[in-house]
Amino acid sequence: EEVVNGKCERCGGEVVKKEKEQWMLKITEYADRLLEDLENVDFPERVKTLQRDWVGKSTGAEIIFKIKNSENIENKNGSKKSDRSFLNQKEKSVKVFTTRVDTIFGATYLVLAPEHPIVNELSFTNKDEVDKYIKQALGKSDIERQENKEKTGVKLEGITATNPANNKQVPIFIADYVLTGYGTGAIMAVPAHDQRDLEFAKKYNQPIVRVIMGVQKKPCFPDRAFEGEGFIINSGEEFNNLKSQEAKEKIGQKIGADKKINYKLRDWVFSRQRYWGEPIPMIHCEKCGWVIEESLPIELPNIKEYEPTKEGESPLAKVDKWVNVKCPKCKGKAKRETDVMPNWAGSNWYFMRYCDSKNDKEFANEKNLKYWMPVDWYNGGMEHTTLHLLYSRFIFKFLWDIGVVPKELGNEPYKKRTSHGMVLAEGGVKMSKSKGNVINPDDVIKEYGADTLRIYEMFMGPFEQAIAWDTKGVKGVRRFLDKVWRLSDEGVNKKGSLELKKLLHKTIKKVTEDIENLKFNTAVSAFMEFSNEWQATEKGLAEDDFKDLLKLLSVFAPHMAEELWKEIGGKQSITLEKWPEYDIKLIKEEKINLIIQVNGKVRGKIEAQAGISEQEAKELAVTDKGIKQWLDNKEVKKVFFVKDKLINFVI
Ligand code: ANZ
Ligand code: ZN
Repeated sequence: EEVVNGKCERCGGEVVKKEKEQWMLKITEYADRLLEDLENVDFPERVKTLQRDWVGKSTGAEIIFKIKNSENIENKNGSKKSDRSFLNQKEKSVKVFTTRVDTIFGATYLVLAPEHPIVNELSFTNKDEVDKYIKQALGKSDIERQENKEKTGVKLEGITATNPANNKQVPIFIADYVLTGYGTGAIMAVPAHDQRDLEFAKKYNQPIVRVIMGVQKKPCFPDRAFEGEGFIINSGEEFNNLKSQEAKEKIGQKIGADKKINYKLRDWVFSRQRYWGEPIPMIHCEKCGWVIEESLPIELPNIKEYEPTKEGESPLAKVDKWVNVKCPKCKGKAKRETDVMPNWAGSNWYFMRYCDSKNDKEFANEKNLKYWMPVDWYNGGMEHTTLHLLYSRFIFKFLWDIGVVPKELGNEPYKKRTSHGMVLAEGGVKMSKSKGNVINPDDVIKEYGADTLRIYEMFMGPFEQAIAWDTKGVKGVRRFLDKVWRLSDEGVNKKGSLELKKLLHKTIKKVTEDIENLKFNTAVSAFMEFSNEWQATEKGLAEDDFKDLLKLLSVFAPHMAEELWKEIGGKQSITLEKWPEYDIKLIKEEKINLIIQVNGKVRGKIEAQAGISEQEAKELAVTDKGIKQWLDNKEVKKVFFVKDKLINFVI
């Protein structure tokens, strides 16, 4: 279910955020391996990039900014404040995470996430205003907060922080573009070199100090922050002119920054409060705490009501008989966990179970696993190239670590990953029920046949690309099949054309190679070209050649090919026939001798491919050593070309 305007999409109920104890899988422990092992697999580069981005490894540093108040901040009446809480603040500090220590001389303010715990400990003077801001910020989701909307924030009046690089006092803000779950939940803002900070600084009139000069020395203010690396400026003699990389080291050392690696990857919340899902095999005992249930599988009880409990627990919590069990350890009173696994938990390992699905003694027999795994080639949609792919790689590594997956297999589940493009609706938009533009395959099959649908989908475009549905294209494919059907009647005889035989062998080569490379669309084009030539020759196609054509076509148009195969006397199903092989002699290009004339006089001969075009012949001739002397510095007025025979330059 989705949340729409703070309400449940399905029932309209109010949606509230609640803290909950849930089971998590510690995928973050595997972050580095999930990155490093990408080197060993054959995935498309964009898929690897998605995996890397999701893990989001970021190398930077943590820096402490001391907070200064305020013992002697003047209050509005002009009298010195001497409140004790202010005195206690002397030692307070904020830690920020940055990937750009080299920009610290340009850090003109700090920003805390609205949830930052230190906010409660600071004594700024505009508490009401700050509380109000925090309250509305907490109502937003992380996604809303990262959207490219106008930045909002509030300044903490009466306190400042010390920039450890230059000892300047900088203001502290709370703003919701800083997230609590990442880094330290606090940043040093460098408006000259971070676009978000720049937008914020302009709105709240904060100074913008440029400290990095790009190599191209292009000015980019005032609209955009220069986010690249380069040479240091405005950072004191000691650091000016250093390159960013070097400055990170040197400035870091000077101010005592702690090197730190952060990951965007979060641990995987593995609990769901519903019925459908694999039970989490944990039991909570009053005495022993959490104990693992070892008598597996745990089966879901039959229930009548699938609604969660009032407290938001899984409906399983209502089934006393199922919940109340004996502790496996001390046999005392205990309760089963009622959360279940997410509905896609199993998609991370089911394929390993397929290796030995009847085995009720173990996960899978080692011999079978060794035989089948790792998966040679996994093709699927792009929508599964982030999370599902990452999670299943993680689970496989975990199973490898605990010895369930044989060590020899390595710890990547898929050797090769490809993905097909999405089929869009006519006009290039996403198909969706609500737009009413969904193409139903059953309808297409009824009107044009299953073979047409199948070939059309292969023919639509390059395998990886998203392509819009086009009914004209469907009709074109149907016409192609009709043509083959017709020619199978009129165009097949004992002897057949040699030319056509040659083209058939080229087609066998092309289609075979295209299939291996997932270039189904160009394979279909080759069939279409062949059918056009076939239609054009009167000599027709020899019977044996026709059989080869059918075998080739059988993986594209299985129904029609099978039917025609029977008609021509095929005994067993065409799917059991051997794949045709091309004869290298038949596909060799023929060579011809092209005569070259200049003003009608023969000046030479060159060897060329049969069938070469006028343009190609011209290029060959003018670059030929013997001919060059006749054409150099002369203006060619006209060219006569007789295909496969001669070319005559008139100068
Ligand atoms: C100063 C700075 C100067 C930054 C500069 C960037 C450019 P990645 O690469 O994604 O790790 N940041 C740190 N914690 C944050 C949080 N909780 N919420 C929002 N932003 C946060 O990005 C790291 C950079 O993102 C950090 O480096 C910090 O801004 C910001 F010219 O620090 B930077
Ligand atoms: Zn116990």
